[in-house]
Amino acid sequence: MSQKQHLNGDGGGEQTDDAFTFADLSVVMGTYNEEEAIGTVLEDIERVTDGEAEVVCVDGSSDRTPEIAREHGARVIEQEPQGYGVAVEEAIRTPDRPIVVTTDCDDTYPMEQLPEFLAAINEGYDVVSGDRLYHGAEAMPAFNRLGNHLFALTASVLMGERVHDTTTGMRAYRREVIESIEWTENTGLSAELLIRPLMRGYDVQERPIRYGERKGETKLDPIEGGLAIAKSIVTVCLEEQFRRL
Ligand SMILES: Nc1nc2c(ncn2[C@@H]2O[C@H](COP(=O)(O)OP(=O)(O)OP(=O)(O)O)[C@@H](O)[C@H]2O)c(=O)[nH]1
Ligand SMILES: [Mg+2]
Repeated sequence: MSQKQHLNGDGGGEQTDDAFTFADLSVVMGTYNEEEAIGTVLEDIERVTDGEAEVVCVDGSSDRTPEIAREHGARVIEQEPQGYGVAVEEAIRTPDRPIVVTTDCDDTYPMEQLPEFLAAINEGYDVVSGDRLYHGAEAMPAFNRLGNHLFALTASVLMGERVHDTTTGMRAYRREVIESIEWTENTGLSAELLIRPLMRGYDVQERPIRYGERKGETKLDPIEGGLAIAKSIVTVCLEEQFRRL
């Protein structure tokens, strides 16, 4: 179990002086040719957090994405493109701040919900996971939506605990959770980042989020990526079940 700091001991309501603020938060993302979206995403983060959150981009782009990111004050780490999980693992391991939020750099995730995510961490949750399917995720292609429902059902059965969106890109983590687990997946990293903490007893909350239309081209092949994610879900759930024995 985690050593949780229940900074807001009554489990909600007023935040104390000890509560985490946006100055304790890093928003991190993999960026791969996202010049159409990155300006909007970084402006949203700046506006919503009053410029206090740190932004880390692990970038494999050949377009203007890294320049735009730097112009907006983000820390940019260059990395050969090797897939979603390789970029995001580097991104989540980079910050020193105590709270890490992941997002995609495609303007699909609601940065205006960052205050809610921080508040849930201050209530004592270790991981707060954005559930896109709760509101219907109409902006998501139908094939992906069906796949995401099936991933969530499969993971729920294999874990013995109901989850609703295993592949969301928007989550907040206490840094301790990231550091205490060995991450193994690439395309399936998002599912792994939900499943392993849940199965190790960390307090995880799924929160409904709005999901927008993607700006720019997808970087995920739905069939190849979907199969890789399904394999990750089965492997990670079984590994965690065996770990409990
Ligand atoms: N640095 C880096 N970033 C990547 C790589 N692959 C994907 N990304 C980024 O990771 C995020 C997720 O990729 P997406 O293409 O949005 O994948 P997705 O959300 O499953 O697919 P969509 O529903 O089309 O958005 C985006 O911000 C990408 O730019 C990579 O190989 N290297
Ligand atoms: Mg995306």
